[in-house]
Amino acid sequence: MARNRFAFFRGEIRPVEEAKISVMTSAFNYGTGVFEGIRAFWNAEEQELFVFRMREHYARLLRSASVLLIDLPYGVDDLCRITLELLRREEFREDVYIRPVAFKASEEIGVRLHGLASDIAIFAVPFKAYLPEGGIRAMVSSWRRVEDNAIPARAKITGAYVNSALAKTEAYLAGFDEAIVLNEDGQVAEGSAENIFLVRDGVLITPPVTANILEGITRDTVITLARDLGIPVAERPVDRTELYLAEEVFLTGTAAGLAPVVEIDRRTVGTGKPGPVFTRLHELYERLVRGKEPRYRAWCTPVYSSPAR
Ligand code: PY5
Repeated sequence: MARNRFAFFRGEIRPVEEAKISVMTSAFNYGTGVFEGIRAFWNAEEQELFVFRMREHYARLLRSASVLLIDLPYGVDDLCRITLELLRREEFREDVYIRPVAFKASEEIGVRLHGLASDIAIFAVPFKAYLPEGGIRAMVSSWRRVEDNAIPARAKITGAYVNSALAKTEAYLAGFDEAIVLNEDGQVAEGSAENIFLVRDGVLITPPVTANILEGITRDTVITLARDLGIPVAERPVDRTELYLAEEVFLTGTAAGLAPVVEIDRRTVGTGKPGPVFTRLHELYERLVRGKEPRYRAWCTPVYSSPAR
């Protein structure tokens, strides 16, 4: 398998072997980092790689960083420029996943956020499917989602992914593909690494941003597409049993894309096959991320023909 050769680390693009942190690093000890997942999609006809909603991802990274008092000497424009440069150095001609991580880099004992040096690393790897294709079998997790007053889910904090990992592995060990996690109020929050959508009576429903979810960029994309297609959308609290009664359920995320859920807690969702609302949105999404839909082309940044080159 092709792999990556470079990483942006300590202010420079270097061979990935040189991009190493010490065991004493604060973020390694306490989970005090924030990260992003960004995808770039290969368009074979145009021989071009398109980064999807890169500015929005870096804007979210900087918002996450501000929650943890991680100060970076880079703005959104700088991070976009560095990412394009990194992808060009890699000469990728396939779908890739870009992972920026901003973190507390000081090498001293002490659990805190203030008065510690920060740094950012960025790498990108070839990437295909994150979840099994054709339909997900999910379970409602016995783990609850992290609360805003404990570890804010809205900030994409590395340490908070212990919560996701516990839920994901519980589901895997029980024979399912993915976990659906409730918040402390007992209402549906999201998947282990995806937002969640339901269709009931033709209305597309997703939990609100105050339900201890990550404010997903794919979630925002799907809401935008649904509105453009004339599909009614409701952002509102979702009960567990609505998962069992929905006509359709699907998950959304950068890594997962749009993934239909066909079974939850061993109950068949809808017809047990990807539903019509999902299928419409999914087909459009798969085209637009590769720059094939002029209306949404502004979301796609070309890597090789970019004017910033
Ligand atoms: N909720 C959680 C907990 C997530 O980790 C993610 C993304 C999402 C929702 C979806 O957000 P977005 O649409 O902005 O990607 N998860 C990461 C991803 O890259 C990490 C996966 C390993 O998809």
